[in-house]
Amino acid sequence: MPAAMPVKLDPDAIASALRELNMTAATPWEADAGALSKTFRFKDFVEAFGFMTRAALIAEALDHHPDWRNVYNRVEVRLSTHDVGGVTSLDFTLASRLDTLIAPSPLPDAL
Ligand code: H2B
Repeated sequence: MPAAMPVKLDPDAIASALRELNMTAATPWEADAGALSKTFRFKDFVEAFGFMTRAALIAEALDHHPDWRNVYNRVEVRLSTHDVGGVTSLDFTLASRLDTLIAPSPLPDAL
């Protein structure tokens, strides 16, 4: 059975979810009525493409796919829910999962 269609968020709901999302983000997401966006920057193309590869697996698992553009070490990401023409909780879920991909890993216990 397909998942229920998520609800399009209004500007107030977007603003409050954005504040929560950005509490843990190294660089902030931005939002307008239509999408969440962020530019991720990496050391080089291989690092950027590695991020995109890992992000693609997450997006596929969520059945929620980013609009994005890669130029060398930069990945410009725009998240929106095409099915409702705006931002939904799905976009916030994917945004937060993408942030976890670039979060520094904790030191191993042994150190
Ligand atoms: N990704 C995004 N970002 N928004 C959508 O509305 C969307 C999607 N819809 N991935 C999904 C696929 C839908 O088109 C398919 C049929 O599940």
